[in-house]
Parts: sequence; C-alpha cells; structure tokens
Amino acid sequence: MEDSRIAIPIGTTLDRFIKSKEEEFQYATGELSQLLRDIALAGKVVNREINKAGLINIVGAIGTQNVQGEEQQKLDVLANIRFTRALTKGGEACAVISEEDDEIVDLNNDGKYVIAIDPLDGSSNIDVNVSIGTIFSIYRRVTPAGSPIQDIDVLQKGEEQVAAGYLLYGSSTMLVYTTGHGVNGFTYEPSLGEYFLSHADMSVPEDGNIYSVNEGSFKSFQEPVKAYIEYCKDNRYSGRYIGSLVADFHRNLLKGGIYIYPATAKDKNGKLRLMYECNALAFIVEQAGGLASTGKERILSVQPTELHQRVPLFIGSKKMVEKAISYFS
Ligand code: P6P
Repeated sequence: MEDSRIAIPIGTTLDRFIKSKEEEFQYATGELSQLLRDIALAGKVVNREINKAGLINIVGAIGTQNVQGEEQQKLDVLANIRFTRALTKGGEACAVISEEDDEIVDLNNDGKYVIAIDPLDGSSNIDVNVSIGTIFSIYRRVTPAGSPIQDIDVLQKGEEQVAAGYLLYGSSTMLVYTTGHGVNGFTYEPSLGEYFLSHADMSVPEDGNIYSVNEGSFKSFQEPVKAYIEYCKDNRYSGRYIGSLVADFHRNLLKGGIYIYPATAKDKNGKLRLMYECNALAFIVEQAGGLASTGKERILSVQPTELHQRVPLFIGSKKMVEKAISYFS
C-alpha cells in the first residue's frame, strides 16, 4: 500500500508530528496519539531521574529480583512505576506486561490497547553511566472493551503490533517509534521539555560492517553462530558491544550492523524477551528496511506462549542478517 508519507520538517515537535500523522492510523485517531504522549511524558520523567541518578542516590540495586531472577536496580523499579502510572492516567491502555512484573497488570478495563514494555533495559549499566533504554510495543486488544483481559489479548504475534518504539537515554535522549508507516526519531530538549523531529523516515543501511555480540559466550554458541562470527572477523568487521540493547540497536540502525544474542549454554533460547524487547525492535527494523530473526524464524511471526519467553535474536541490516541466518540452513 502506498504510504501517504507527508514530508514533515525537521524540528517539528512530537505533538505536532503525531497530530499530522493521525490519518495514517487505522483506528480511532486520538487513541494512539494519547498513548504515544503518555509514553513520551513518562520518558521525560525517567530521563530526569536517570540524569540525576548519581546525585540523589537512586542508583544501585534494591535487593529484590524481577521475574527473570535479575537484580532489580532502583531506577528499574522507578521507571516501571512511572510508565505504568502514565499509562493508567492516559486511560487508553487496558493492560501492561512488563519485564518488572511477574503477571499482567490490569489498567483501564475500557481501554482498547495492551502495552508490552521493558521500562529500563540495560539497567546494569546505570551505575557506570552507560546509555540505557526503554522499549515498548502497542497492541490492540482482541476481546471487547470492558470484558476481562485474556491471554489472547496479550500473547499476540509481533506482526499484530499497531505501534512500537524505544527511548534511548544517551548523550542525548531520543524517542524512536513506528506506527507501521516508517520510522521517525525525536531528540529531547530538556530545557524546553519537548521532543523535536531530528531523524525523519529512518532507514537502516542494507549492509554494514559492525557486529554486536558478547563474545565471552563464544564457546557455548551453536556452530552456525560461531561460523558467522568467524566470517565477520575474516572480513575485518568492527566488534561493537555496549551491553545495552537499545544503544547497540540504535547505532546499528543509523550506521548499519547486526546485533546477535543467540542461544548460549546458560540461556537455551537466548537472553532477550520476545514480548517487550525483540518484537518492538523487530517492527522498527523491518519498517526501516532491515530484518529480525530467531535464526530460524522471522521474529514478528513467532507465536508467543508465555509472557516472559526468550528468543534468540539476530537483528539489523538486511544483508547481514540474511548472511548470519544462512549458516543455519
Ligand atoms: P550480556 C541488558 O541486560 C540486556 O538485556 C541487553 O540490553 C544487553 O544487550 C544484554 O542484556 C547484555 O547481556 O549477557 O551480554 O551481559
């Protein structure tokens, strides 16, 4: 379908951009806009807390673990509260699934949208001042508004997403999202409290020479993964691994590259979660002309069976992902 991509000038505010694009969204116009505004607002608040982290002693672990058994950092919990609160106030979301909550969190039962979110990915980097991110997916509920939320509302394939995006809290804070009509990036100006369009209609270079993988686990990788990494070395690619998925993904989106988190001895299905990490980035990368695969299956086609299920992830430039997964066949 020919996209009616209206050229929106760089520097346009997020609010004006969302408004100007409403006719591209197949559902009621104001609903998605409200959701995106809720997420953008929570992102401003989390950004402020991250930037002050070292000063007001909110860095570090709080001695609890999330459903993944991972040490919860103070900012993880704060970010989860902020995003859940913003989505509750906005009223459009009926449920949230989050890395930080074991179960589905019911919000406004009359809401028509389900949000899957990793409120603060890469949180282990908080204490060492490395970029971290928020990743979110937006789905339309399947059951009628007002009825109890059911698994079929939440366990939807990534291809059912109506929107997805991430916030990157880096040297500058950015919001990058898609509603299925291309990918656009907004840079946050804290002094004005506004996000401004800085990266219009983003596309990932079809090929690249940057590969992102934790080679410390190399010995436990499957043979096809080892073979592809050797191919990268033989071709003198650059290894770049920040240990923060959103930061690695964003660099690869701009410059071309591939990020790999494969099955390892420790994580038989890889470490990354399908519902609130892989699906959102897979939607974005496909909209930007790239690919996202488990190594055997398109990420967006995977039928979820559990809230927190993990999948192997190969994501980035089309030709690099194609080359990597060719070793599996
Ligand atoms: P490892 C952070 O915990 C994360 O989920 C991603 O942001 C990051 O790419 C990956 O895990 C790092 O995991 O096992 O390489 O330290």
